[in-house]
Amino acid sequence: MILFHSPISQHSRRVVSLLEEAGIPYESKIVDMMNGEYLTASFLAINPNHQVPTLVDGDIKIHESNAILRYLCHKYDLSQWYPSDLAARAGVEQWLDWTQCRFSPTVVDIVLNKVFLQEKGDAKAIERGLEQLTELTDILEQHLKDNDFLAGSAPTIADLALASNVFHLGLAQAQPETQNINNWYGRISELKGFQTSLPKM
Ligand SMILES: N[C@@H](CCC(=O)N[C@@H](CS)C(=O)NCC(=O)O)C(=O)O
Repeated sequence: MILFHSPISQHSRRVVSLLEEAGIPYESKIVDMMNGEYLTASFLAINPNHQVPTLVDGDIKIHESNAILRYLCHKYDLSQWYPSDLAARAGVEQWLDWTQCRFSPTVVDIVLNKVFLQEKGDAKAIERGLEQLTELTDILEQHLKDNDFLAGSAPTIADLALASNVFHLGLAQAQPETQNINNWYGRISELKGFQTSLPKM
């Protein structure tokens, strides 16, 4: 199994976190995002969306980080990371989608423009992102008041997905600083797999 990924990609880090936490053997292929390797013909043949992460498992090629997480959980029967109980599963799906549809675009607005594009970045997008982040931080902070993790008493793939985004906000000095989110992030930061997924700074 080969994972094409990059440590500077928030979408990649969640997959590395799970592979490492679950002790799944894989070949790591780092795609050089800063030098445009994701736009080369050889990478486009693997993923025409020119995006990491992409997983190749024999004849199966999968893009979309959350789809890769689900695939790994099914393949390796990782019910602790992706519970089969209907209510618990619904919670995981909800927070995975929330992260992808609400949180992640906000993180991209802020981090892409402020950190990666710098003077070429869109100042309006940063402003929009920071405004949106205030609302999302409140929602998350309230939810984590009574929950150690997003969907139950143990971490799931939803926590890995969100934590990789929260780390990303740190690159722009925009990480939420509220108590419940801080405590939750501290719990995720103790996971060896999450630590391994982080870029060497
Ligand atoms: N929805 C995709 C998003 C993947 C994505 O945006 N990856 C970024 C790095 S974090 C990328 O490869 N960007 C290059 C591009 O879009 O051309 C996922 O969840 O995997």
